[in-house]
Amino acid sequence: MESVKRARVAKGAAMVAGAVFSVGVACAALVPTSAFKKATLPQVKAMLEKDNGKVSGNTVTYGKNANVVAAAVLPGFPFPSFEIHHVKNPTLDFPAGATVKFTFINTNKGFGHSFDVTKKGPPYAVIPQIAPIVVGTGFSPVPAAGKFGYATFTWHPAAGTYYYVCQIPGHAATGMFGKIVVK
Ligand SMILES: [Cu+2]
Repeated sequence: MESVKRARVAKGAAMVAGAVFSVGVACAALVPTSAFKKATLPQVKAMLEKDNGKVSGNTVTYGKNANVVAAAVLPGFPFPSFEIHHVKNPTLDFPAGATVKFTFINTNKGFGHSFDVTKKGPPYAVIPQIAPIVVGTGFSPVPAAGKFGYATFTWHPAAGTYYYVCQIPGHAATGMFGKIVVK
């Protein structure tokens, strides 16, 4: 069942990847694919442990110097989804004006993903029109040869409600997003 679902998402992604790629290129704020660095699985696991949020239920709360480490999609986690601080698609809480350092790692063999921040909430279309406002990775390279791509970027959020979203076609529409609350 799961493999059927994956195959369907992959087919949709292949059909419209060209269209979405040009959307990504149009957004100058996104970290380009070429800026991704490579890490091994042990290095990825060490990076994940550096997330400095505090978990309460489905929310991860950060202080003024937030170090957010997000992975997509670690083995054992439902596809497609993000994992942050061992929680699937958690709500992230930041104080307004915090320095938020994001590290986004793609640990999902065979698939690219993105991590973009937007004001637009769900529901999302197959090709999400989210107009990323501040930060984001653009599309990650697909993991290969035991190495995983990661990218970092910093955000100084104003108060408000935001969402982090994967822009790969079909991913946000099937649940690859989470909420961000800044106050
Ligand atoms: Cu994705």
